[in-house]
Amino acid sequence: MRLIVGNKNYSSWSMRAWLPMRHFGLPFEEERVALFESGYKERILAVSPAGKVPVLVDGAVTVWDSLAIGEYLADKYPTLGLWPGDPAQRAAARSVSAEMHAGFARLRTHMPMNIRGSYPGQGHTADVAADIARIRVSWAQCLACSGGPFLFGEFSVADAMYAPVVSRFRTYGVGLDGALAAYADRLWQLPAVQEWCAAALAETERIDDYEPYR
Ligand SMILES: N[C@@H](CCC(=O)N[C@@H](CS)C(=O)NCC(=O)O)C(=O)O
Repeated sequence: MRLIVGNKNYSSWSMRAWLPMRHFGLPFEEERVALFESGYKERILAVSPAGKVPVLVDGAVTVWDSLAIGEYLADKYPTLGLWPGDPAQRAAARSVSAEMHAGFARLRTHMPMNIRGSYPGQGHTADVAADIARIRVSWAQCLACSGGPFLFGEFSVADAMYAPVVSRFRTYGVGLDGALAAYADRLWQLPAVQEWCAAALAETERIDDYEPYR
């Protein structure tokens, strides 16, 4: 398998696809495309008509969306537990993942992922606070229901969907308490997350559109 990703510092959707692949030890080659640099769009369009990253290429199969990649991998490796085994938990995991995938636009706009950045206090609009409040409730319910340590017990695609949110909370100084703080720390310390972050810290490109507070 070949996974095409964007800049690790900024590309939250790439991170969401990459994390399960690395966490579950799947065999893949990675190709990084520095977004918005000369020729970047052509490089992506050469593999995906959607022109966005991440893109997974597996032989004749191309999957060009982070959540669809998670689903594809779950189909391809059904015994690994990319989704929870219990049908009710799996339905809930898919729901919170789809909620992230389709929503929280205000959070994503005002607190773009920027692993290297540190802008505590920036981006805390009333709309963003509403998104954060919803995420707090969602995480609390998932953790209470599953008993942790991750949203649905063991690490799943759902946690991958929220790892960039943990990054945003760190960059923009969003405070968490108790079980939510412990969950966010646990997710952040996961070896796959740390590996992604180390690569992000080593990058040097700057994308001005993702740096509204610089
Ligand atoms: N819904 C897509 C979103 C993909 C997306 O927006 N990717 C961004 C990077 S995080 C991108 O490719 N941006 C470059 C561009 O739009 O030209 C997914 O979940 O994979």
